[in-house]
Amino acid sequence: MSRTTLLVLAVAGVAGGAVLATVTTRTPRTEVVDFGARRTATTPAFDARVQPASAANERTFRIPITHDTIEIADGTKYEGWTFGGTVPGPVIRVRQGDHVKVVLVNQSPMGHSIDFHAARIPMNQAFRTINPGDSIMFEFEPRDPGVYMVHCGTPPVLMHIMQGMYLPIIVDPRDGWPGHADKEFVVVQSEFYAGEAQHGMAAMDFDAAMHANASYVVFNGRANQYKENPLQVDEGDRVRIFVVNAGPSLRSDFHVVGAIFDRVYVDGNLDRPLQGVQTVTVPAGGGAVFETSFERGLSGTGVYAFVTHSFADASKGAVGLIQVGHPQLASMPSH
Ligand SMILES: [Cu+2]
Repeated sequence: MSRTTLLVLAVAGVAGGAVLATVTTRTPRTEVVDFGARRTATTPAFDARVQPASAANERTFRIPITHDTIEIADGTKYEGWTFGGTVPGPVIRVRQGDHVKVVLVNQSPMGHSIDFHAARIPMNQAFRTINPGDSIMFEFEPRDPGVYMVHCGTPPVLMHIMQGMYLPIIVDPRDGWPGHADKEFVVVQSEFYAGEAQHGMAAMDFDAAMHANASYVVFNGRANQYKENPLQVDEGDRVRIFVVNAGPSLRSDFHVVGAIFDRVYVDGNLDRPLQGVQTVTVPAGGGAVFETSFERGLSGTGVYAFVTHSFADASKGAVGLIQVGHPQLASMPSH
């Protein structure tokens, strides 16, 4: 179901929750999304699929800040500081030149903020810290296509990011991406610094974070989740992966085992795509758009891994699988 269809259904009262409302039927290009009502599925794995942006050109996003229990590895619970109740937070997708309004609502017990890398805007106003119970609204026009990090910028920033306060925003080029894609996914790399468990919850280890000594390095918030739940594509698909590295401190050397990227748009730069590359580093706080194909008769049905090729980090959980078609189970790699 397209998001446009959802909008119509929401107004008709058929599909509650996901999208609040359009303004009127005469201004169908306005979209209001409440991430308090639309939470990204995180079981059995964080839903990495992304849908095309709607036809709207005026978009409002309500983003609640909450402290929630999250699972950062199998059986390892952690107190996440979140945008929208999940780590990472929800995927925001807009188009270059849209009018974007952000409403940030602090429902947590401490001060937080939000910093949009896709916005050219005075940080002292839009990105300032708000107290528990307060909210802030600001507007911007995303002018630069790409996929960008959004994070809490309240000091100590290291602590707020290590606790999970980040999400990706995709800014589509005004006329769309140059190449066709059959499937699109978002992958956010980040690391956790978890100490001893107390009362079933792993504790925050800020000293380990200060030394960048991660306990887990993960894709979309949980170690190894896409080994058991691979990203699903069909043979012949051209696939686009929006990669953000939230850090807070480690780099991502993004690579797909068994594939070569035919195009990589570093920070969405359309003028100089990389072509025919194996691994591209995404720095902490950066993003890049990766495209590859699983062509029939060439690199078709089977299983491919996506990793950070910095393998000390991959061994801490930053490994996932892409399943192309329906390979024989015997051909699945062991974990
Ligand atoms: Cu924060």
